[in-house]
Amino acid sequence: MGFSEKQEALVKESWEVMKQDIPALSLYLYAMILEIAPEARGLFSFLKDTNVIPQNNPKLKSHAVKVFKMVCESAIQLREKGEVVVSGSTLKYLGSVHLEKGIVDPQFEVVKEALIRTVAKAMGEKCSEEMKSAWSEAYDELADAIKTEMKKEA
Ligand code: HEM
Ligand code: ISQ
Repeated sequence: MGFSEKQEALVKESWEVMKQDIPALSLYLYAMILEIAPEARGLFSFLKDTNVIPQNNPKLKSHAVKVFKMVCESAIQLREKGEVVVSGSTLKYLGSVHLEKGIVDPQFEVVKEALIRTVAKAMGEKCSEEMKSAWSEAYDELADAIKTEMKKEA
């Protein structure tokens, strides 16, 4: 199938816009996760003991930013190399974190849907089906790398 230059450009273009509104979009990403899967609240250390989404939690924000950036990075790699390569130590770490939290495959779909809704929110009218599918493909490849590592570590 391959990842085209156009798809890479769509992801990069939207990320440039999203960068300007990180705090709000980070909160929105969690809000969408909890809207789709309220039970996911218990998984996150900074959400489990509260009924709201903390507005000023540095960890909450930094985790969301890492997710955005890693998907963006995956889009670049997919176009350049045809595959997503996460550095060994990062991949091992992410595999172990998610394995320990007991994350299962359907939850990866929840996060994907929440991510796509966040891109749509950020881009408004500039969002297209093509843009969403570019993010979706880049996310899937990254998620596969993490899932494979989780299975290896299990
Ligand atoms: C932690 C990335 C999928 C739940 C993290 C961290 C990163 C990350 C970077 C922070 C690690 C750290 O710095 O300590 C990703 C990426 C994903 C993904 C790139 C998909 C491509 C998921 C999914 C779930 C999930 C599907 C399930 C809802 C969590 C939880 C933590 C975590 C619960 C620990 C948060 C805490 O500190 O309490 N993830 N993640 N992640 N992730 Fe993910
Ligand atoms: C997945 N893992 C860690 C943090 C996250 C924040 C928002 C959305 C998905 C996430």
